[in-house]
Amino acid sequence: MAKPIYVLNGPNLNLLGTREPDIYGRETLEEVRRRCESRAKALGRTVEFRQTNHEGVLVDWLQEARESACAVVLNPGAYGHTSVAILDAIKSISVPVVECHLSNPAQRESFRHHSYVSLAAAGVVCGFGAASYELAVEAAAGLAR
Ligand code: CA2
Repeated sequence: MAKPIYVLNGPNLNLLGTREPDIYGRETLEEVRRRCESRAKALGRTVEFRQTNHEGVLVDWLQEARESACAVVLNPGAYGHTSVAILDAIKSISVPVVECHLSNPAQRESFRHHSYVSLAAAGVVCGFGAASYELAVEAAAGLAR
């Protein structure tokens, strides 16, 4: 059985579709999950889609991905801007990680301009709303090990 692409979501992304639609769009995280699943299916892959509000849980899932995933799509949420622990976890696994954001952080507040995750990610997809996830799944499938 081929390993899935892990699609991991960080804090507050469970609120998607309920607030700030001008920045994050109107789709819920469940709808984003379905986009990822159907794009992966078209590419002959499967997706393991998860969300947590806890930094350490993201670290645990990244470590798990080392054995259990063929690639990772990671929207770290605000932890991308703050978390050396998540950076270290990405560096510790050989599985490729594609960083993904709904918005384009470069067009927003200056504290969003730096991403620790970008220092270790294979690449970054941002600014396309929910479509960022589909593009990231496609990139991850292309890099899958
Ligand atoms: O654009 C993205 O995907 C972000 O990762 C989203 C994070 C933000 O801190 C990053 O700078 C960029 C925030 C996720 C919060 O999601 C919400 C969704 C709906 C309502 C409220 C928050």
